[in-house]
Amino acid sequence: MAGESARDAKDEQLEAARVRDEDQALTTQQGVRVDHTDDSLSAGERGPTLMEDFHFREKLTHFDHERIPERVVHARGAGAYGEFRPYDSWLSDYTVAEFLTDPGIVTPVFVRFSTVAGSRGSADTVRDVRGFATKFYTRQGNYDLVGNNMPVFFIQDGIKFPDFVHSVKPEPHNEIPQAASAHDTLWDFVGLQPETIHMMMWLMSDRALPRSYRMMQGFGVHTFRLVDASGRGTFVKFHWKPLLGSHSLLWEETQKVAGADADFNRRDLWDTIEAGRYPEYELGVQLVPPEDEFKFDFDLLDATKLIPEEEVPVRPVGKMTLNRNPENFFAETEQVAFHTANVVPGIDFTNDPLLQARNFSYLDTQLIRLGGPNFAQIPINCPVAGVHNGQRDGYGQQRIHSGRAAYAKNSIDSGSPAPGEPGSYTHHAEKVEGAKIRKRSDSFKDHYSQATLFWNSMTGPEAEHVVAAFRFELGKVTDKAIRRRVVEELRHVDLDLAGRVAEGIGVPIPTEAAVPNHGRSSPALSQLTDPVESVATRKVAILVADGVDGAGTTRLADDLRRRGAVPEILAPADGRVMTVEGGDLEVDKALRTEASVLYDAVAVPCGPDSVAALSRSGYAMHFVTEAYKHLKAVAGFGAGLDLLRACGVEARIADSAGAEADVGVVTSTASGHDVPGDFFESFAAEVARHRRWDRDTAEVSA
Ligand code: HDE
Repeated sequence: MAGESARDAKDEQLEAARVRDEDQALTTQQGVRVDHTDDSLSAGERGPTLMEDFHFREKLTHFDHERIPERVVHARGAGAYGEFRPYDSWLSDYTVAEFLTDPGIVTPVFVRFSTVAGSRGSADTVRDVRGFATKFYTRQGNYDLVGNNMPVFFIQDGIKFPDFVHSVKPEPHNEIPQAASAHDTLWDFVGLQPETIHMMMWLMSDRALPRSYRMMQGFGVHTFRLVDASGRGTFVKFHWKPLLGSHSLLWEETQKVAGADADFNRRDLWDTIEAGRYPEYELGVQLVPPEDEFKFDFDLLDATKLIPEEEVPVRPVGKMTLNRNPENFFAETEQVAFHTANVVPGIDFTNDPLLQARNFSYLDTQLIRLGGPNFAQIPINCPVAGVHNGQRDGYGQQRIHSGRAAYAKNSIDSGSPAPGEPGSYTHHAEKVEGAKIRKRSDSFKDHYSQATLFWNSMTGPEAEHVVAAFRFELGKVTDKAIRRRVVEELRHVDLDLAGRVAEGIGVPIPTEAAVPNHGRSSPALSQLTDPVESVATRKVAILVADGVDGAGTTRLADDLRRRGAVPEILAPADGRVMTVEGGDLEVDKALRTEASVLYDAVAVPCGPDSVAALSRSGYAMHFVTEAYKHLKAVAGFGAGLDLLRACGVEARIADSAGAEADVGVVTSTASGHDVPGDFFESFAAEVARHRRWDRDTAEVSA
C-alpha cells in the first residue's frame, strides 16, 4: 500500500460508512417503509396508544439510548481530519516508524482538540489545559499521540489522577463550578501536593486561554522512545508548533466570549477549514541518546518536567495539515477513541509512571464509553492496516469472520493469521530489575526549579497575567488556610510572585524566599519573546452604516482578503448599506449579533453620515473602545477618525495622513481612492502583531 493509498483507504472506509438520506423513503431500522410518523397508533382518535405500534416503540427506544457517557475528562472537544507528511528521512537514523521517515508517505490523521474539566456542553474559552490528540492511520497500524497544549502535567504518578480530577471537577455536593479551576477543592489539592506547582504556573498563564486551536502548541508531555532497526532506543519528546504561532486571549475576553459565543474555538476551527484556510502544525522532536539519560538535573521519566529547548533543540520532522471537517459530530468526534498504547513499530514507551497508568486507563475507558471490546471497528477508529486475529464476538461485532480456527497455533486454517511476520512490533528490550515497592524516586523530588524557570521566562505582561490569574483563582477560594498554603508553595518558586499574589488575596505577605531564585530562564517558554506574526485568518470587523465610503471600504476589505485575513462588514442592521457614492454594499453581520471580543481588529472607514450614525450607536462605540482596550489593532480613515476620537482614543491619533499614531492605531485622513497604500500595509502589520502590549489603556473605560 503506497502512502497516498493509505489516505485513499481511510477515505474509502469512511465513505462505506456514510449514509445518504436524501431522496429516500422513511423506514424502520428493519427497512420497512413508514407511511406516517407524526401520530402514534391508537385505539380511536382519543384512545390509548397500542403496544403493537412497532414504529413508535422502536423510535422512542432508540432515542432513549442515544447518549453515551461523556469522557470523564476532555468531554468538550472538536475534531478534524487531515494528513501528515515528513519533510525528509533524517529520523530514520532513530526509528523504523515509516510514517515519520519516508517523505513519500502521506498519513491520514484525525485530531481532536478539547478542554479538560468542563462537561460536554461547557464553554470553549474557560481557563484550562487543552487536549491535542492525534490519531495517525499509518500503514503499520494506528499511532495515537495523545498530548496537551502544555508540556508538563499536574502529577507524577497515574495513581493520583482520580484524586486530581476529583479536585478540579465541580464540587460533588452542588456540582459548582462548571469548567473552572477557581474553587476550594482544586486549590486544596494543589497546596497539599507540591508536584502540581509547575503545571499550575502554566495553567495560570496565557497558555490556558488559546486564541484558537490553530494557534496553540501541542506536546506529547511524556518522554517516549524511538527505536531503530537494531533495537537501539532514543528518548524523545514530541512537539507540535502551529505555523500561525502561539497566541492567547485576554482573561477578560475569555469571559465575554463564553457568553457571546460559547463555541468560539470549535467554530473557529470549523469555519477556517470550511473556508479552505487549513490549520498547519509542524511536528518536532527533542532527542536524547540513552547514554545521556542521567545528564539532566531532573528525571526524564518525570512528567512534571520539560527539557528546555535551549538545552536540547526541537528538530523539525514533518507537517500536519487539517483539511476536512467531520460529517457527523457523534460518529466521528464523539466516538473517536484515543489510547496512548496505540503505538507502531519504532515508537515505544518509557517507565514514566504517568504514561504507564495511561496505558491502562484509555483502553479501559473505551469499554464503558463505547460499550464493548469492538470499538476499533467503528469507522473513525478503524486502522487502514489490515486487522487479522482470533479476537471474536462481543457487543457490537460488525465483522463476519470466516474459517473455523479462532486460535493460535492452528493447523485447520493453514496456521493463519501467523505471528512474527516482517514488520511486526518489537518491544524495546529494556533491562528492568528491582524490589516491589511503593516509593517515588528521589530524582522526582525537585518540584520547584522548573516552576521558577517558567516564571523567570515570562515577559512583563505575561508575568502580570500569571499574578492576576492566581489572585482571581485564589480569590474565589473561601478557605483562607488553603490560600495561605498555596502562597507558601509560591514562596518556593519566587518571593516576588508569592508577595504579589498574597497582596491581592488578603493573606500575609511573605518576606523571605523558601529557596533563592536560581535566575535561569528559557525564552522558548514565553509566547511573546519570539512571536510568529501573521495576518492570515485574522478576523477584522469593518464598521459601516448608510453613507459609508464605498470605495475606501471595498479597497480595505479586498486588501485584507488578499493578505489572507477575514474582513467582515458589520452594520447596524443586516442586508445592505447605501454608500456615499450612491451604490450599496453587502453587510456580513448585524452589529448587535456580534462583539469586539470575537474579532482580532476593528476598522472604521470614512463617510460622514455613516460615522454619525455609528456614533449614535452604543454598540459601535463600545465595540471600538473595547477592541482598543484589549490592545487590538484599530484603524480609521477620513471621517472614521471622528468615531475613534469619540471613543476616547483621539489623543492618540496623529494628524498627518497614514502616519505616526499611537501604538496599534493606524490612521489616515484620506478617503476613497486616495487612502494611501501605506495605510493598508501598516494596518495589516498591526493585525499580524496580535496585540500591542505597550499600549497604555489606563484612561479607557470599556
Ligand atoms: Fe488523559 N484521559 N489521562 N491525559 N487525556 C482521557 O480517555 C488519563 C493525561 C488526554 O480527545 C480519557 O478516552 C489518566 C496526560 C487527552 O478523546 C481517560 C491520566 C495527558 C484526552 C484519561 C491521564 C492527557 C484524554 C478520558 C494520568 C497529556 C482526550 C476519555 C495517568 C499528555 C482524548 C478518554 C480525546 C482523555 C485518562 C493524563 C491527555 C479517562 C489516567 C498526562 C488529550 O482515559
